[in-house]
Amino acid sequence: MPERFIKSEPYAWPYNGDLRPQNTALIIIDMQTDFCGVGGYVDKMGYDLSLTRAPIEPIKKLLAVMRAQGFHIIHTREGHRPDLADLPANKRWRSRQIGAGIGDPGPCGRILVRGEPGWEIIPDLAPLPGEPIIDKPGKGSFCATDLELMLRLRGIENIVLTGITTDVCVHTTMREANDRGFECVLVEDCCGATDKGNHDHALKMIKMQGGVFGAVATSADLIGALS
Ligand code: C5J
Repeated sequence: MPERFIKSEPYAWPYNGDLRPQNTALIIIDMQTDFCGVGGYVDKMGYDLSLTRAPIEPIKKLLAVMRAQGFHIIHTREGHRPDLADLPANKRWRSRQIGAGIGDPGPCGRILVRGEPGWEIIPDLAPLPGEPIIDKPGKGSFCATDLELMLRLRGIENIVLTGITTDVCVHTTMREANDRGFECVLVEDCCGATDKGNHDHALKMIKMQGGVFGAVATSADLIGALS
């Protein structure tokens, strides 16, 4: 296979030029109503929904290209069991301080509870049959999930990260993946945070130390390289 690189910062990604549908997964993190829909968790906390909705269209385009080329597609959802057995007491307590108690009723059902309307992935980015969905109780996608096993069984080495929020679940997942030896790129316009400054700083953190967690690209550069 000829080497293939994407224009990205602070280095052309992936580091070894081995970018193929067989060894690369697009992971779409937590594009759920609770994080970007009216009446969901982020809305209840009073944040500006336009920030977490901004990546919807860019992800849609990237997803179409990567699906058509046969890349692995994996979705995640943050949420807890209906009996809240996997919800740490301090996580619940903190969410209640800001008026959006996890497990409490809201306009989209019980907040961040599996099976509730707010917990569902938004229809625009609905998974196709056969695309794995990782249900996670925490911010990172590797904690208390079978994601790593699924990646290893599929021979995946490279991870393209998208979704919300940049500074919380996307960043935590990128750090976890990087520590496990996966080669990661975060697609900046396919991510969003509840605070623009946090989004920008999260990108900056990745680019430090020669790419301490991987690289940052735009969807235009990624799609351009794949086309
Ligand atoms: C948060 C997430 N922000 N998906 N979750 O609580 O980033």
